[in-house]
Amino acid sequence: MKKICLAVIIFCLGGCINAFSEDGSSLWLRQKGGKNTRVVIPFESAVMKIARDELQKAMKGVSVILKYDKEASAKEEGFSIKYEKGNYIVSSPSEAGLLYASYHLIRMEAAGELTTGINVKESPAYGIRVLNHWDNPDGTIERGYAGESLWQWDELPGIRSERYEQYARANASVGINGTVLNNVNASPSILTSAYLIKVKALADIFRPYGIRVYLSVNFATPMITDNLATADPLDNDVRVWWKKKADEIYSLIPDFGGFLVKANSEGQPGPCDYGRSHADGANMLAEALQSHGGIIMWRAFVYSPEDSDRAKQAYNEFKPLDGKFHDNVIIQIKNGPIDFQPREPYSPLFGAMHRSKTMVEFQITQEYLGFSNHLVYLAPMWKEFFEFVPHNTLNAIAGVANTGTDKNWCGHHFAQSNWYAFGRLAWNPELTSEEIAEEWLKQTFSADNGFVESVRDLMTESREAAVNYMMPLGLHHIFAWGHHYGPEPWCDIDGARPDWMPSYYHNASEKGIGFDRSSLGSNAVAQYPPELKSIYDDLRTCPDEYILWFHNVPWTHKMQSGNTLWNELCVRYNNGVSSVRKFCNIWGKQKAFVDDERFRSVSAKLEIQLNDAVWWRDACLLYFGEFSGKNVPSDQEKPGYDLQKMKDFRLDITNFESPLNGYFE
Ligand code: GCW
Repeated sequence: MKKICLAVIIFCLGGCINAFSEDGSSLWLRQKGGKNTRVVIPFESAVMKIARDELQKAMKGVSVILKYDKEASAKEEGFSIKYEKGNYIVSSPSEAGLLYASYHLIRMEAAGELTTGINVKESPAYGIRVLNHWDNPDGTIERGYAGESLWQWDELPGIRSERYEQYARANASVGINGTVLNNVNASPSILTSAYLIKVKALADIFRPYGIRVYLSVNFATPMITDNLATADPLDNDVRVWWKKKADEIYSLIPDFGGFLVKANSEGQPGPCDYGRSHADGANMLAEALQSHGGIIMWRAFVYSPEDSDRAKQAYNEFKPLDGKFHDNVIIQIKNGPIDFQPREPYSPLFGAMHRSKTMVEFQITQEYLGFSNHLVYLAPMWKEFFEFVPHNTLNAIAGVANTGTDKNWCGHHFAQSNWYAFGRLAWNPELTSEEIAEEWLKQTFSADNGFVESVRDLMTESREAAVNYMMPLGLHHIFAWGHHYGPEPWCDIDGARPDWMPSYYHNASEKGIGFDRSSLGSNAVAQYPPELKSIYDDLRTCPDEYILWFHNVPWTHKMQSGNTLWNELCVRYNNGVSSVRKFCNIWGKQKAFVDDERFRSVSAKLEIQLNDAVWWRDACLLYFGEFSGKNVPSDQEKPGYDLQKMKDFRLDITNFESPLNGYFE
């Protein structure tokens, strides 16, 4: 009888726990069961108060002593943790370091890794670890898929949403120490005095969490807001204007980080409008900020419609300027040479700018990876980049944020893992994708071994799955016009920029498919170091994953797998679909470990992802099949949709909860 009662109680408890709903708003910071924890802080301050509160909220029955110690780490934000005589001793030369160490302890406890044998020494790989928000003053977010901007500009500085502090806390917990508040397609109004007092309000909230504020600036701001006749970086009035603006900013925000600039790119103004170089423009701004300790992050994302190969242009334009930038300028380069595609080779500009500071820009928001509908864990993609670009050759790191006003911050519960992984990799690029996935899962959902292992594997496979069902074998940019969600390899808009059309990239014909960037084609391969150049240049040695990036390949070409190109394409697309089917299956078995609300939400999104994977596969195989003249091999699943119907379909991106269901039936 007793046994039965116990079983009933356990069952009920289990039931209640699972039925209990979580909306995801607590992110990975869900630990609330802190008890009997003693925390000694070296002095009272806003930062130390946060550290103490966090430890007391999350840790159970331990004693932690935070020590301010100049010798504890060579880097300001570094720290050490050890265990001595019943106390965890945490030391750092900075308050920020002590805060990071506190979050480290909390993370270790949540992951079940905290032992008295602890001996941790940590310091960040980069001093600047920033999020880039593509947020506009009107509350919209360019390429944002999780609601509106977090910044309520019309309410600031008077009303301060609770979310600002929660945002800062989440960032600090993973070591992010900077935020660029506004879109690189920057509204000049951000630099007006009316906005700067709002920016100051945010900076004041973020400061105790170790987060500095930066702004994106429009290069023509002096003309637009103050009627100057020019924005020429060599014009004296222009230089004086920027200096005064810098003084104004620093009088409000003494630790202001600096400017991020998109110039002469996709219609933005810049120094080239006046016959000046990117270096002239960047240096002028750098001089304005220099005495205040500010920096310029100058983007290398440039391409003009005239050039024959977009992939070559950033290199061609920036390489000759190497060594000409001031010390407080960092060239911010996207990881790949085109634009955040599901897979790109690394941008050859890395490693080509030996005498300049460089930083990588990753995209956390899933502009080209299924928005916040698809579960795509991005750490493997970023790790792949670091295989080619040693992390210690970079000076800083940026990630385009995926946050918004959605309750769960990122739209998809699993998109939170990308925010988390960006922070963790920015701190330590040597962590593995698996390690990061595991610690995130344990904190966000459950520490159950079976759950963690299955879902970790699902996560680490998800990026390759997306590459397979969207753009395998080096295909790129075959998205629909007007949005970057679904497939439209056939898209051809009269009068549009040719380099915004899919056919520019896939070049499909009866002969074959792919972009010839070999030495017989655009010769983009020549921008890579000689060892890589020779591998990529030769069709026989070019890795399958980049083959259609670097070559226009005959349909009958024998791939490394032994399949012909056409057959291999069919296999890859089908593998992508099978992987997502598997993900649905794996997730379906995790009900016992996840609260109902999040379980259902993820299940529903996986269903959308599966529909979309089929949509991608069918659209691409049916369309490219018209060129190859071949059928899908008999051992592969055949497309079920009708090509013409898919061509006629227009996705309403304002309402695409389940874009595909039933549309082509
Ligand atoms: O990929 C393109 C995006 C634009 C973006 C641009 C950039 C902010 O589609 O939305 O603009 O890149 O990175 O500047």
